[in-house]
This record gives sequence, C-alpha cells and structure tokens, in this order.
Amino acid sequence: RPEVVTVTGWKAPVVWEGTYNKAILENYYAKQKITVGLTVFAVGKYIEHYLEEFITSADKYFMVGHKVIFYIMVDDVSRMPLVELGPLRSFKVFAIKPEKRWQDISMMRMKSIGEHIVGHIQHEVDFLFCMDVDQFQDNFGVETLGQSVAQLQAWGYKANPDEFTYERRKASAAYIPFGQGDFYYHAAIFWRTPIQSSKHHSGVLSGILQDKKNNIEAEWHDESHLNKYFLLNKPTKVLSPEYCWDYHIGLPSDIKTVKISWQTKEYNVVRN
Ligand code: 2GW
Ligand code: MN
Repeated sequence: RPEVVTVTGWKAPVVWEGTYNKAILENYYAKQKITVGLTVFAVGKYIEHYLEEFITSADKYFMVGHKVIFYIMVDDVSRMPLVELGPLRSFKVFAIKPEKRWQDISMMRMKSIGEHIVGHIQHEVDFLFCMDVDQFQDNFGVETLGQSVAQLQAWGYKANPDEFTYERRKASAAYIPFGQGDFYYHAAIFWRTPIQSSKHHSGVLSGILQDKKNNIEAEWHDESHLNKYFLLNKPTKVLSPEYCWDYHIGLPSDIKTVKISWQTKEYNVVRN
C-alpha cells in the first residue's frame, strides 16, 4: 500500500487492508484461546436508536471464531433490547447513572469503564475494546489486536497535524501546541490489553477531571483528551480509517473494505 502511511514515525504498524496475513494471525490467536471484551454505552434515546443494531452486527462480525464478552452500560436496564447471541458470545449489562449533559455522558464513559476494568474486566478478557454505539460493522478481526491501539479519524486522515482539531487552549489538560501531534485519533474505537487499558482510562479521566476543576471543557471532550494521551503514550498499533469510515466522505480508492461505518446521525431525533 505505497499510497498510504503503513508505519508510524515510532515504527508502529498502521493496519490497512492488504497489509496483513489473516490466516497466520487467525491460527496464532486460535492457539492462544483469547477472550476479547467490548464495552459500549447507550444512554437515553441511544438505547432504542442504536443499541440493537450495534449488538446484532457485533455478534455477527466482531472477532468471529473467538470468545467475546460484551459489556453494555445503559441508564435503564429494562429497555435493553433482546438479542440472541452466537455460541462464543456472552454479555453483561450494567446500569449507570445518566449524566445530565451529553458532553458528560460521553466523557464520563471513561470513569465507568475504568471502574469496571478494575472491578472485574481485567480478570475476564485479554483485550478490551471501547466503541461508540452509533456505528455498525463488517468483519472486524484479530489483525486489530494489540497492546495499545488507536483509530485514525476518517476525516483528515491525510491532513497535516496543524490542521487537526486538537485542543489549542493552554489552560486545558488536553492542550496540544501547533507543530506537535502525530495523527488525529477517533475516540469511537480504541482498545488495549486490560492493564494498559486501566492506565489509559485513568490517564484520560484525570485530564477530564482536571479541566472540570479549572472550569474548562476541551473542544472535542473525551476525544481531545484521548488525543493528548496518545501523543504522550504512543499506541503500538494504529488502524486505518477503513476500520471506522464515514460514507459522507464518499469512497476514495485508499479505502478497500469498510469494517465499521458511522451511522447517519439524526441529531434532531437523538439529541433532543
Ligand atoms: C451524545 C451527544 C449528544 C446527545 C446525546 C449523546 C449521547 C451519547 C446519548 O444521548 N447517549 C449515549 O449513550 N451517548 C454515548 O456517547 C454513546 O455511546 C455514543 O456513541 C457516545 C458518544 O456520543 P456520539 O456517538 O453521539 O458522539 P460522536 O459520534 O460525535 O462522537 C465523537 O466525539 C465524542 C465527544 O464529543 C466522543 O469522543 C466519541 O467517542 C467520538 O466518536
Ligand atoms: Mn459516535
């Protein structure tokens, strides 16, 4: 794939379709008998609007042939959709206290997930993914596994770091000065081994809480803090935007197969 970046400046692979050998990887991970966790949040209208489709598609496409535990956090357990899962899949549902502002719903995911990792997830899985619920997918396999994995944001995957929407105010813990930065990472997907994960969640959360104390909110909320975290703690693997594509961009020839795509946002329906 000479037309795209396939290795970062710190020598981490950037995974694009055509850069890995699926059969070898499948064979390797089948021997390891891995369990992969996937956390997802649905609060308020996002339960009815997105959750069922997310679980149904993840059941079918996520880490096919491997053991998967879904950790589903909702503010109203009684509205959990009923989805019959495949044989290697199980799920756990947790009730969470809904935050009033949507910015806080998004940011405080770090807090809840962090608590669950320390409480039990760390003993249950080998890898832990965290995803937005407003997206669905196609085959999403073991080539994505790694110690600390970040997702390239679809918009601007070819842009120069100075064009990224990093937090630019010094007062925020998420501040990244012009002239710095590697990529713009998308908070819709990231994952790591549980130990790294716990570090990650507390790292990102402490930035968010520091900002709250100083009465400042980063431009893109948890995503700004995630980008700061990954600037300081380089991911060991980066996923191409094929793994989280936005069809509103069209379909440039760089994008060979779309593994997950953003759902169209009916903002007027879900954000009121
Ligand atoms: C979010 C925004 C406005 C109104 C409601 C919500 C909302 C979010 C909600 O009512 N219920 C809910 O469960 N959420 C959860 O937060 C859900 O898991 C959702 O996927 C996640 C992030 O919100 P989302 O997907 O609407 O925002 P995006 O797609 O613009 O997300 C990017 O930016 C966010 C920060 O602004 C996060 O960093 C996110 O990870 C990014 O993908
Ligand atoms: Mn989203």
